[in-house]
Amino acid sequence: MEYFKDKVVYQIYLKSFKDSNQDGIGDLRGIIEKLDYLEVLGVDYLWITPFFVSPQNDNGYDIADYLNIDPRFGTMEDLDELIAETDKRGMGLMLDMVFNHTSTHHAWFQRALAGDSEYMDYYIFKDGRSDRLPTNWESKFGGPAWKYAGHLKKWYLHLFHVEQADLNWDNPKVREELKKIIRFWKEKGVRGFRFDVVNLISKPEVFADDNCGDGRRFYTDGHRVHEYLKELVRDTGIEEMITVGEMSSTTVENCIRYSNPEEQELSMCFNFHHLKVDYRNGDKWELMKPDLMALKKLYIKWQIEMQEHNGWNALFLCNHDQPRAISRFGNDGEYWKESAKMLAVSIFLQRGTPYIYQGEELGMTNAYFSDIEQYRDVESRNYYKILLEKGKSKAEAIQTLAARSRDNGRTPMQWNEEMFAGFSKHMPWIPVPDNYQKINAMEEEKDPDSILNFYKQLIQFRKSRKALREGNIAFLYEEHPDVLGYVRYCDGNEIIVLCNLRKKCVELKEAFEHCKYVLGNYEKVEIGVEGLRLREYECVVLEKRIGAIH
Ligand code: TEU
Ligand code: CA
Repeated sequence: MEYFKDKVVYQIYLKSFKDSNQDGIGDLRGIIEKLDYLEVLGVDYLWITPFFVSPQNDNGYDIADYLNIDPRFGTMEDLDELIAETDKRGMGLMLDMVFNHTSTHHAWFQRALAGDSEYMDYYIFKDGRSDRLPTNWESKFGGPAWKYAGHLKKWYLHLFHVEQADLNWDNPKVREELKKIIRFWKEKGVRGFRFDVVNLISKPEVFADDNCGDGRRFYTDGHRVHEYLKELVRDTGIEEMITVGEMSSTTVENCIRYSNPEEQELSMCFNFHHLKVDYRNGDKWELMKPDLMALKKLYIKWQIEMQEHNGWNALFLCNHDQPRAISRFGNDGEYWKESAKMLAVSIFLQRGTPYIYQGEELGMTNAYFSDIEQYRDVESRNYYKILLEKGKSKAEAIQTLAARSRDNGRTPMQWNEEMFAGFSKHMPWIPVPDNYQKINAMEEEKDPDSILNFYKQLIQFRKSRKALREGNIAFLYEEHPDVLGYVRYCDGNEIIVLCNLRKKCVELKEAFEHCKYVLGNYEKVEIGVEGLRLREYECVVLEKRIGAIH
């Protein structure tokens, strides 16, 4: 079995996890302080968002020096200690490699700007007049994807922030530089890597206007991306490490290639299609209630097709770019506990490697900020302006951000009921949501029925059954409008998962005879008498054993 199939990954958004030196910013020593918490939770790998030297225009995803740690997050000694301490606990660190672009403050870009042609070829510069954009492509953060460097009479490409310049992967020197970075951190003792928007690295030979989109069809899963990934993995010897690629607007066909072990590219992929089911016409900034049928269909498609072709999914509902799943697909008021647990089960027991995003295990909710001044994210601030320009009122724009901003997932981790939720004694870099006195780790540690304790159970359960780690998946009730159902099976053992996605009761006719109740978010239910009734957001996990042992 591959080394990553039975693992659980925990994502740490460093800036908001734990502040050890009371400056309001999370740091590496803060993680060290909380390793016991993570060990008790039962996770195997910690993916830490970038802590490298950075001007922080995009919270560290704009890297100016890949081989050094930004002093605001700690020192190399702190990292060494963190690695040693995680090792001791049988956990591993995964670092975040942002290789599609660098900060414009990076020495390479600075040399390019100074007119050094060797370094200009590290990036994507195009000649042209200042009044004529090379193409009509749009930045993912809004506005054009090109910025003019007047003194060079050239434009440079930035698919994200203007200070995140896209690297030219077609230049072999760039690829060699990036391999050096991987080798450096691998030698330090990290155990895996997450590759930021890695399916955008291969740009087209000819740059043309996009008449029916923002340009993404020209550079997404580009023509040399598989070749470049294979080369990177082979030349750095990371085939045996856990690796995950963040795949923006990708396809199943490509994700099969990225993650099928025979291809020797990556262990698994993040895709985001299931997190767009509440975008009206695919537009993140147009609000819509989640289409739960579409969500189910996407789960089915990605699970079945990846399984058929031996691909592997990274399973997740939250990360630092997403609003909180509980506020989005669940009910963060009346059914807070029930819906948080149901959402956890719905994703966690599918075929793939589950990821927990900090605070998700506590049922942390959206931020519910009411003023633009509370937002920090560059994308949110840009889009606030764009929404106003489009004619929305301030109230509407705030309402949109409250549902869609990436800052919803970036508020400080809620550790306890003390000031600033125990994240820091100093005013945090981003405000703490009002609900921290109810929703926090300390409270939930005490409550046997808490979301936190449920996650611990769920992790242990997933690890204890071969059917969940390696088994196949088949879906039940595919056309049912309210229920997500699936079965995981292996060697005569079946795990049946039934999740009521809605705030209403649902009757299922099947009696599920010969099944044992193993897990759920309400008190235990009797199985096998007659039909099964699922209450609001109820989930039940059943087990059927036909002989063999797991
Ligand atoms: O995100 C890539 C990405 O495309 C998004 O999730 C993005 O936030 C969204 O499309 C905007 O609507 C990665 C990182 O996870 C993110 O934090 C960085 O800002 C981005 O790359 C650039 O490095
Ligand atoms: Ca700090």
